[in-house]
Amino acid sequence: MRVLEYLSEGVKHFTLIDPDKSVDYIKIAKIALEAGTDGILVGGSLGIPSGELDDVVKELKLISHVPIVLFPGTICQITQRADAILFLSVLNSQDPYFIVGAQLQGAVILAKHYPNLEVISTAYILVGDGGAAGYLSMARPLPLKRPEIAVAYALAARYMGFNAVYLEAGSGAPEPVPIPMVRAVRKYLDRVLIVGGGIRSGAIAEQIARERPNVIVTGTIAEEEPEKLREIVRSIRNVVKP
Ligand code: 1GP
Repeated sequence: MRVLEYLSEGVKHFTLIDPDKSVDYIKIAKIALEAGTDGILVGGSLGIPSGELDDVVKELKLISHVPIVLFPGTICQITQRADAILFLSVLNSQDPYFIVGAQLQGAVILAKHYPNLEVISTAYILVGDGGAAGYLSMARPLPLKRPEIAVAYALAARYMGFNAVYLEAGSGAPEPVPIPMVRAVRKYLDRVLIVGGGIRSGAIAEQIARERPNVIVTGTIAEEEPEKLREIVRSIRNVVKP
């Protein structure tokens, strides 16, 4: 099954592993897999050299039965060993480089060197705090109380033909993407919807899951309070029984 198809079914939990931040990524991946995570995103805003990324994904593949999807912060973060790559465009960046500049560089690299890697075009929309990703990509993050702006971006993404929309509060954000915003976007978006950033409890994950996004991403919690990961995955499963 293609990864996009896999993401389209139900509400899944993905664990973000940022090898630049965490030296103990194998330990974190093992905890996440035991907790029942449905997939692993590998990436981060600052990035690591592609050779090192290759080794990270190789190691993760040895212990993992779930898809491993690249979540690149720079055009260097590509490896054939992954199952797919989120081909991100930061729709609310103020710098065209992050909307289409990096993409045209990355597209050539993908086509020439990684023709078999599944590419999932993803409109990346920074919300609220925006975190390091928002800062580094020169985004103008959406106000938390303006779901209609998120809907407008999501509709633009849909009409522009993106496979997925990622509503991102930023890794370690003080507040996750607000529920009314997830609800409003879900109502209009018939594509894969990914939500992440600042999700730290089962209760919040459950509230978000009730709005039926396709993927809920957590990263920081696996590093700081790994025991909470089980609770988060269980809460999502409670809403959407497999
Ligand atoms: C970042 O949405 C993810 O892209 C994860 O955020 O680290 O806050 O869980 P957290």
